[in-house]
Amino acid sequence: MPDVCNVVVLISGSGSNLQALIDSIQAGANASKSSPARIRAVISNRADAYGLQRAQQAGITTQVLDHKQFDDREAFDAALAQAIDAHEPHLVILAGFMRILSPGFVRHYAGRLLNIHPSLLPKYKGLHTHQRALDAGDSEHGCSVHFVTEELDGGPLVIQAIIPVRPDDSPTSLAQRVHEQEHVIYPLAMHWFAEGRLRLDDELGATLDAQPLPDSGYVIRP
Ligand code: NHR
Ligand code: GAR
Repeated sequence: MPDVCNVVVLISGSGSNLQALIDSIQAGANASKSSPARIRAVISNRADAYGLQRAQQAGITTQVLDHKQFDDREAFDAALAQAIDAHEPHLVILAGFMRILSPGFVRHYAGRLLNIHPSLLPKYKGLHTHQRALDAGDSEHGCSVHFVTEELDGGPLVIQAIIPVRPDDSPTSLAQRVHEQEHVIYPLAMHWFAEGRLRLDDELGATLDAQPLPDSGYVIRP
């Protein structure tokens, strides 16, 4: 990894994970150990995404690409890739980005595309994860950062945070505690990648400091 890691973040909504990434870079800049990560642009498929305001507040370039303005998924993804590549990213981060990406797009960013998902993957791919964990009576729930591959929510895991489910939890209360952990593990994964410590190896899968990570990724239990 060169001494600077250009990052492009894709969002669709509130952007609290984006904020956590911004804050963690800022915190590093004020401390002795600064991160090579630089967020060069934030791109949203929705013009009303609050995360766009967060980016502007932080002085980061923003762009809106409305998927509804394109004939099909392929056309949207082609325009999206062009917009992203203008920033010469080493890393592309999906932070609450809600459009499924086509195989060609995912291949183009192989090994430099990360997603955060609000469940302990491989459990509960897709949507409504907190409700599904409660319905199943799970005693534990959490969130996962993974490399994106063509298999939806199925790419190699990087890190998971596991939290206990409380007897009186609602989907909202559970989501809130999972969110707090997302804001811990996503910055960590970004910094690992930016420092050149985290890689996706063709044979070994996700590696940290050249050692294969377990299938679950690195696990924290706060
Ligand atoms: N694309 C690929 N190829 N692989 C993944 O693992 C991806 C991806 C794109 C987004 C995030 C994902 C999640 O973490 C993500 C992972 C959106 C949907 C979805 O059904 C599913 C999973 C994820 C994101 N989207 C609808 C669609 O038709 C639209 C829903 C909406 O607009 O609200 O794209 O959960
Ligand atoms: C997060 O909980 C993230 O895990 C989830 O959307 C939320 C975005 O919050 N992602 C998905 O469900 C992907 N399909 P944010 O906009 O405040 O970061």
